[in-house]
Amino acid sequence: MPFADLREFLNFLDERKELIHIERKVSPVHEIAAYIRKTSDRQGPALLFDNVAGSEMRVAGGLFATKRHLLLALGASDHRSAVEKVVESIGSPIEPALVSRTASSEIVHRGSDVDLSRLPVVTHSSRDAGPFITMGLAVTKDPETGKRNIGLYRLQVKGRNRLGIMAQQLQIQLGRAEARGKGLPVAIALGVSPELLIASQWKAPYGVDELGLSGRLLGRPVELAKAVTVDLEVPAHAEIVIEGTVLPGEREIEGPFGEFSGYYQPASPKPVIEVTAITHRKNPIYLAGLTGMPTTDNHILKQIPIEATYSRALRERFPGVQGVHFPACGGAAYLLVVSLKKTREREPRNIIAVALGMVGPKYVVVVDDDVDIYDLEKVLWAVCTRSQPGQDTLLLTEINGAPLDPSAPEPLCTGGMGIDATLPKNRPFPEMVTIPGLENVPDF
Ligand SMILES: Cc1cc2nc3c(=O)[nH]c(=O)nc-3n(C[C@H](O)[C@H](O)[C@H](O)COP(=O)(O)O)c2cc1C
Ligand SMILES: [Mn+2]
Repeated sequence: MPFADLREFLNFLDERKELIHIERKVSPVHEIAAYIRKTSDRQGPALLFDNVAGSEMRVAGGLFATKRHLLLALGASDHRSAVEKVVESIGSPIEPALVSRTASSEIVHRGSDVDLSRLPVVTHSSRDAGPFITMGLAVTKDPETGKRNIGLYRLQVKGRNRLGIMAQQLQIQLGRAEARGKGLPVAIALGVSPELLIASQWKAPYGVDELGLSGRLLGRPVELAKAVTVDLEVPAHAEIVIEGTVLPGEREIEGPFGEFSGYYQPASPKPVIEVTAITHRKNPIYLAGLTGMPTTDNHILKQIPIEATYSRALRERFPGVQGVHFPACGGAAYLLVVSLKKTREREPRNIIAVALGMVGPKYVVVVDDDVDIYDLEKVLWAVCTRSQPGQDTLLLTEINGAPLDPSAPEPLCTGGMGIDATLPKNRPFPEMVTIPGLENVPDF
């Protein structure tokens, strides 16, 4: 179901009793995060904080405290069909369109009028260096090709007009800008519709604009409006937009921050954004999102788009791949489960090699398609009963892996392990236990 903006999605959740209003006054320092933690732990409702200490703005949070909300956002009945919807949508993008009317710049603050402290940016975990924006959709363009990119990257508030940014991919764009002695213009859209947030998590090839996927999920082009101080276009329906430039040649300590692995990532030097404008709607809603010990907004939002990414890539080479699962317990990053209708012996080992080669998971488990990949108990049953550690495992050392793995010997370095937990095709295997007439037992 398409949502024109964040408010429409919040109202939709409200009508379904999937959102509750928190009327009492709450602090953006730890308290809002604690509420989101609590609703995430019980897969509860999204939260709308009506009264936030120190800010005029309301705060929405826990939008993706449960997978239910993500499925509602995608109009999908279950996990598998949600992934398939994203897979199909990736194949038929609808490019964005430029409009002149914009809700996101009803109010404009620029120059000395810029003050990030007016935003109720949330401080999450106990050792975090300060408040971090976690659900800001960063829009940038490659300085050489002009191709747009969107992504969610954490932003540490460092002053009235200063943000630290931690972004893997931005390194390419920023490097190209710096090579020309320039900064990288950036616009951060806060409080956008779920279709944009979901599309931002697709691992699109470099140079492909994820807004095309957003458009397909919406069923119409995403409307973009000109930013006011940088040469970029921003989603016109955003609640708030922060504009600025990633400064060339500047690195400043950023972090620590409690990350999606469930551990703190220590402080280190990272790029800095100088903010040139903050625009917003009248009475904007600030969107907070939790990152930390699984399961949080971060994991739920990432999971289905990353599964769509791997599903497409693996199926291209191995048509027997039925589906893939990146469980939240693996950070929706480090552990991949693949469902396979096996055509020949050893095929799982090739799949494992390709999946590890894609730079992401460090554990890959391949199971037959009679095993429910979303039920980890059944996946581990298959591992325990259909694989032998000596014959059915594959081990690689020192390859590149997903970021922020606390056990990594050095950043982005990992080992890779695969388990072929499929039944052998070339020799008999004991028959599985079943009870006849199970389907005839009436409900009780
Ligand atoms: C809530 C949330 C926070 C995220 N924070 C970061 C971050 O701080 N840095 C980062 O590189 N990726 C972060 N990600 C993951 C990226 O947004 C994701 O990998 C995205 O696909 C990157 O797009 P890109 O490949 O176009 O850069 C976050 C994801 C979510 C859901
Ligand atoms: Mn991208």
